Amino acid sequence: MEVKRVSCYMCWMNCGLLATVDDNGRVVKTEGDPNSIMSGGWTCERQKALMEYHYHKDRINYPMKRVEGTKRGDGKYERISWDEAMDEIAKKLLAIKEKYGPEALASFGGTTHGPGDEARYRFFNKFGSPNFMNQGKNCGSASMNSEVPMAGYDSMGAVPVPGLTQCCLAAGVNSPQSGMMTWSGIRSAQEKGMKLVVIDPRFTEMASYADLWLQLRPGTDAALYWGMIAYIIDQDLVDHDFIDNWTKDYDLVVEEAKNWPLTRAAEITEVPAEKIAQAAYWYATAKPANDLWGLTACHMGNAGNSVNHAHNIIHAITGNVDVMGGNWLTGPNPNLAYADYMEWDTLLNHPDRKHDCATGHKFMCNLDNMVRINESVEKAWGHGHMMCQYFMYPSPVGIYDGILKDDPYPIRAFIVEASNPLCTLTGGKHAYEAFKSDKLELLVGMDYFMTPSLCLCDYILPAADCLERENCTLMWGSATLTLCTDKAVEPMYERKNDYDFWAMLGRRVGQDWPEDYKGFINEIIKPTGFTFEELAAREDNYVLPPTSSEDRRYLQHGFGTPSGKYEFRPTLLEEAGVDPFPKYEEIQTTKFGNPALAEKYPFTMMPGNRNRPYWHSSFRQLKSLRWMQPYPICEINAEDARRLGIGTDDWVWIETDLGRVKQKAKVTADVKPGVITAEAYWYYPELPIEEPWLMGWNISNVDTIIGDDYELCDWNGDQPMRDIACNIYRCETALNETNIGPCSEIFDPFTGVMGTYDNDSSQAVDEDARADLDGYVTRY
Ligand SMILES: Nc1nc2c(c(=O)[nH]1)N[C@H]1C(S)=C(S)[C@@H](COP(=O)(O)OP(=O)(O)OC[C@H]3O[C@@H](n4cnc5c(=O)[nH]c(N)nc54)[C@H](O)[C@@H]3O)O[C@H]1N2
Ligand SMILES: Nc1nc2c(c(=O)[nH]1)N[C@H]1C(S)=C(S)[C@@H](COP(=O)(O)OP(=O)(O)OC[C@H]3O[C@@H](n4cnc5c(=O)[nH]c(N)nc54)[C@H](O)[C@@H]3O)O[C@H]1N2
Ligand code: SF4
Ligand SMILES: [Mo]
Repeated sequence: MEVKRVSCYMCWMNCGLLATVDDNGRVVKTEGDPNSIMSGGWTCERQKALMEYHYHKDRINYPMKRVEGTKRGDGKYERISWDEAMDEIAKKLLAIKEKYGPEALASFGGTTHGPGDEARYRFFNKFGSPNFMNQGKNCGSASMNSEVPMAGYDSMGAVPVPGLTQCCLAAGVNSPQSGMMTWSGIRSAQEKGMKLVVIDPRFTEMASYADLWLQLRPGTDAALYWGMIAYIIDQDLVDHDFIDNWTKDYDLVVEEAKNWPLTRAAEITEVPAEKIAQAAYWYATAKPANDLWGLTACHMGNAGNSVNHAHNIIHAITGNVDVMGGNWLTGPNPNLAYADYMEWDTLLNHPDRKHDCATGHKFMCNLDNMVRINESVEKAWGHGHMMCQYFMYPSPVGIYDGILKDDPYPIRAFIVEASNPLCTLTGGKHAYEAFKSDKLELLVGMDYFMTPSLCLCDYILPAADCLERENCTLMWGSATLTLCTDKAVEPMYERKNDYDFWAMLGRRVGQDWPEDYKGFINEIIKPTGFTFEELAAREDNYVLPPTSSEDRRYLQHGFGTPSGKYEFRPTLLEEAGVDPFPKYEEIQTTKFGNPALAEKYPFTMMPGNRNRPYWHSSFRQLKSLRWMQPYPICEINAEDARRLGIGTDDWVWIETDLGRVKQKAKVTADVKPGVITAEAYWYYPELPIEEPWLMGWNISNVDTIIGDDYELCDWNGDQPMRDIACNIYRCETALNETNIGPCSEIFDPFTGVMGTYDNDSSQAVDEDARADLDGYVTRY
């Protein structure tokens, strides 16, 4: 027996684990590492299912190829060797590049899922295609692309500091479910006197700990923030010193604030004026105050621009910018040679590249803006930061149009690596059409498990999990600490590190790649002075940058904007051709922004709120997690429920113009009448992989009934993902529920100890579900 120190990657938090490996080289137990800088021994319920994950009978273990003569979605695959798969894929890619140019290749990755992301960037930059993105686009690009032009860097990573932060505004975020480390910091800060203000249309777990909860109408955050800004100015609670010396165009803020008396803000948001005033008073006077990043502001489509802008303004007028405990600007991590080694310059100067990314002409996310904004940021922070990438990711809608309509140019090959676009992006049906299209000549997928997106792939490749691969915590280059851990065991079967996929493919199309992932990481972490192996072997297996406790760095180098000041009306946005001072607007996907929707779709849906134990579309095949929440849940107010004859645990239809999906109702007082929550991304791994099922990709997943039209997106091309007009009504045909048994008797989810693996669990076809689906799935 040997105990190895590894990092958990069941989600991006990279908690430290100790993995016990037996004499046969098999992992028999994982548990929290008490010495971990990330988690101090704590782990969540997902980690407790890691062993089940590692040994699950449904893992993809070998490369597979769609059987000759079958169509995508027929579900017929045959085994093939890695070399054959890579040779064939590379050959097709080179032919596509030759015929259509490098931009004809596109790829999506997921939510900082590991080694694949960095390798994808480098592969694409060297290949000459800007058509790659990862789901970080949904998480953060909208707030970054608003804050960076204003402040010269972003404060997304700034969280309350216990003992320092006196007030925290938490809008559209629910840390107890979504960010446990942040939450534990918030709880300690509260114990040391910090006031917590939660701004959420739903009574969340976080709201239950708040000093003040503002239950606003969904989509009205900008009105609420402008109400607070106006109150702060009116009461003269602003930081004059900061405003006078370090900001530009404050008069525009004062002017706009005149339009936001508390009465107007209260009327729009449905939050009583005195509560808005109280929140504003605490935020402006209990300093330093932190305005915590919440995902919601990035998911509001057209309305998102003004929401993010208003968030930033409130930081600046109160002098909470770049203050430790406030909205500290993280700054680049000097320990990473990230931007250089990803070879952005190679992409910019690539001789074969003729175009910007597929939506570069429609949205501000394009290479020109990336370069311009990057130059400005570098003036203050120096070379080497990584945020520039967020300014160039294409919007998924443009990739699908490239495939289907050659608009703006043909896209002919697509690689799904560590993502599940059929389920995790709104416009799921658009993705389906694109992936099914014969115009798409090559579709490759790499994952741990089959997913609906992989069900359509021509080639399927097996990924090694976090016990089987080395880890370096990079967070797309934005990690403030650099932590390395070794793998516990060699990959089982023919699973491979995602790095190897990109490197093997890269070498076949003429690129140079380090021999293995460790060699790759060595290049990126060179500034630390350590190699991967040295760092992973140290007792402290991480390095923190010397700058990690410095704040108010603008005093040394100004802000990374053209004027060197904090710009309320950023020149960089004006030059990008977007409104540099966006005014409050109603979100067009609700009946308030588009009254034509009111009659047919009287409800506002808030889809996709994070819930433990899941991580987006992942983990429904793990019985030890699935028993905690076997079906997707939709919360509805008791008044509405009574009127519609809906009870808790009833199946309901949720409907929009794009179709309907079914979920299970939970009757509650946590949301107001007229508002419902719904789960995004849900699919049923127990259903067959072939059409019409495709693992039930469109039975319950609301991302298949939310649109991705260009007009609904914000200035970055971010699609609306919450606050959507819909209808809800009882559904008489339930899914058969007998298939999901109780937690496996053998696997103990609370200790993480593995017994003999239960071999005949989930894959049995649910005949009732099959009958139920017939006629529904084929409807599309
Ligand atoms: N309506 C609505 N839609 C949303 C959201 C919402 O709030 N509302 N949230 C959006 C946001 S912010 C995000 S980040 C996305 C998440 O979207 P995704 O990142 O696409 O979702 P996941 O389920 O986390 O991961 C997708 C697949 O990656 C696989 N995977 C994980 N790690 C690895 C790895 O290392 N290698 C390989 N090869 N595969 C791996 C998993 O098994 C899984 O099948 O969803 C977005 N969609
Ligand atoms: N367990 C778990 N944790 C996760 C993830 C996961 O899948 N599972 N995903 C990770 C990822 S990639 C991300 S990006 C983060 C996101 O994590 P968070 O930022 O916490 O985001 P959510 O939980 O999606 O949504 C937070 C809240 O927004 C509220 N909301 C909806 N509409 C509005 C509105 O119009 N205004 C306001 N103010 N609030 C609104 C919802 O009620 C919800 O409570 O979570 C991360 N953590
Ligand atoms: S799944 Fe849980 S234990 Fe693993 S990294 Fe995420 S929070 Fe930590
Ligand atoms: Mo995300």
